[in-house]
Amino acid sequence: MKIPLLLLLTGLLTVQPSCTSTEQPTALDLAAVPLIPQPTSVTATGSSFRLTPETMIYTDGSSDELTKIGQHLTDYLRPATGFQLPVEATDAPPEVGHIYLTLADDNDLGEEGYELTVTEEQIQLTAARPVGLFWGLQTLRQLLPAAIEGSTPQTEPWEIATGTIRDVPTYAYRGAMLDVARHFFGPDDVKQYIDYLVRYKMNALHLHLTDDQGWRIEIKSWPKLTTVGGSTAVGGGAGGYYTQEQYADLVQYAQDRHVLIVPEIDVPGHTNAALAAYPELNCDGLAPELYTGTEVGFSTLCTDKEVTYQFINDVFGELAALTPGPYLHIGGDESHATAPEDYVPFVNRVQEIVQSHGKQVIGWDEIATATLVPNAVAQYWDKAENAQAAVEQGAKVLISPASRSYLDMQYDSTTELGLHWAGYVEVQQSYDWDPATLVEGITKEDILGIEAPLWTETITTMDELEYMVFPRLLGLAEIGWSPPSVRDWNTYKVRLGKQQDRLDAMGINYYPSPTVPWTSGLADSGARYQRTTFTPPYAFTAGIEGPAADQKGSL
Ligand code: TNX
Repeated sequence: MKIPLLLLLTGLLTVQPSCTSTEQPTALDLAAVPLIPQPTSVTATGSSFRLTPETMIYTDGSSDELTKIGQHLTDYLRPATGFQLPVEATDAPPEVGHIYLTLADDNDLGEEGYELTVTEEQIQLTAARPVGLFWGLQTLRQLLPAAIEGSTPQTEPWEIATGTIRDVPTYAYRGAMLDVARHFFGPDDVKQYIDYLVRYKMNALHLHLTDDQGWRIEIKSWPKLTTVGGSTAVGGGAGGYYTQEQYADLVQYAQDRHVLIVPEIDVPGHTNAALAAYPELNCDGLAPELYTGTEVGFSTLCTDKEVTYQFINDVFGELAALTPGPYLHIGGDESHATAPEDYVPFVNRVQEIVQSHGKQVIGWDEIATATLVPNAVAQYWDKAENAQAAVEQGAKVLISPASRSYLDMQYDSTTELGLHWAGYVEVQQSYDWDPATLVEGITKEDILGIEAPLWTETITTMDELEYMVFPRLLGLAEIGWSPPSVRDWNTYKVRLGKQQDRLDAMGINYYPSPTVPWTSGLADSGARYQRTTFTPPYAFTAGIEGPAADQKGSL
């Protein structure tokens, strides 16, 4: 691939730019484009490429995978440009003025890296795998003016700064979690969330599918889990659940966008919805009432009963069959109603069941108090000693510290949505840390990646979700992708401020943090929830702020 690149660079000196001959390319500085996540390396050459109605997207040879990538690019760019941007396979390097997508052996790019070379004549995107190209497309989107995010044709000079970006992720797992149990979010909302994640090169969505307040995934062998257990939510709303067909469709949607779905069935605690649906899962054989409050730690499956393991086997078996990804999340957190002497053998047995269905276990950090199976992953959210115990057992750790990465933590004392049991988490607090130095004894090699959970006790709509997620998600995505050497709060906050027009153009509702130098200022911000006018949809008083806060301790 070196030779075509050289030819292109030589071409830069001799060939006329693709824009009309009277128009000279604008001098643009690639290194000054406010990208998030910041790429590993950027080399600017100070000119620009212009997208025109004639621009074609060529793929190097005809493969379905490349065509799909090309199609994603067309889908991204067509609405705002109004250009056709057809995708076509070619065996020879394309003519001047086009976008060229190619796969090449480049070991330094790894699984997910890419190289994007922009000259005045063409754009070439190279990766070892389609997923790398897909991340390169996300960079390309951010290199265009913010108006590219519009859904109708805009009149803009669609110019892209010239130079080369070589970019490789720091962590393999860059995830978010959505709690669809406390409040249910339907398939279209989840797809929207996936679309948000991929913009920032996040590649995993963990769905917290079950909790005390709701069971959200159809299990055909235990139908009342959803018909009974899925019938309500925090605050007493209608609840909801995904049919297996809807879940499979979500998984496919995610897979088409190189996002891994990690489904969680939280056991043995956080199970009131299941216990209400099936009395036999309770030690006393009596079903509790459905629960719509926000306490945690009061429910447990009966770990002594054999039917419990039949239940676990059926549920994880059906879920494994629907989930192509390698992981099933078993929860395991806050099982305060399960005696420790019951918890450990229970987790050991559940791990075996998950393995018997051909999947790898992920669990919250408490599972490290059990004997972890090889290749189990512990998700650090609370206790450093649990995370350290996991690493001592040879497990990898997924890093989700509540005081840094929890998207349901309030920004400051005036935030009306969210909780604050782990403290207030302003934008800097969520950005300005390094997973590899956070917990003593846990180094980069021990870390699978990072995850940003959104618990939804107080979140009921996409507007509310966006307000808590944005802008913190961008910083957490950067922590997962960019090496610490290119990360720094003072330069990050400037890049983030310059993303404002883009967030506005996408119609995203974000928290206009006063700590960020927003380019359009706060008054003109697109954020629709100004803090002073927001009233929560229901009184949120019980639970986490009370006894549960003591159980959690402080991080
Ligand atoms: C802790 S983090 C929980 C959840 C709550 C969340 C609220 C974890 C594994 N458990 O049950 O929703 O706090 O922030």
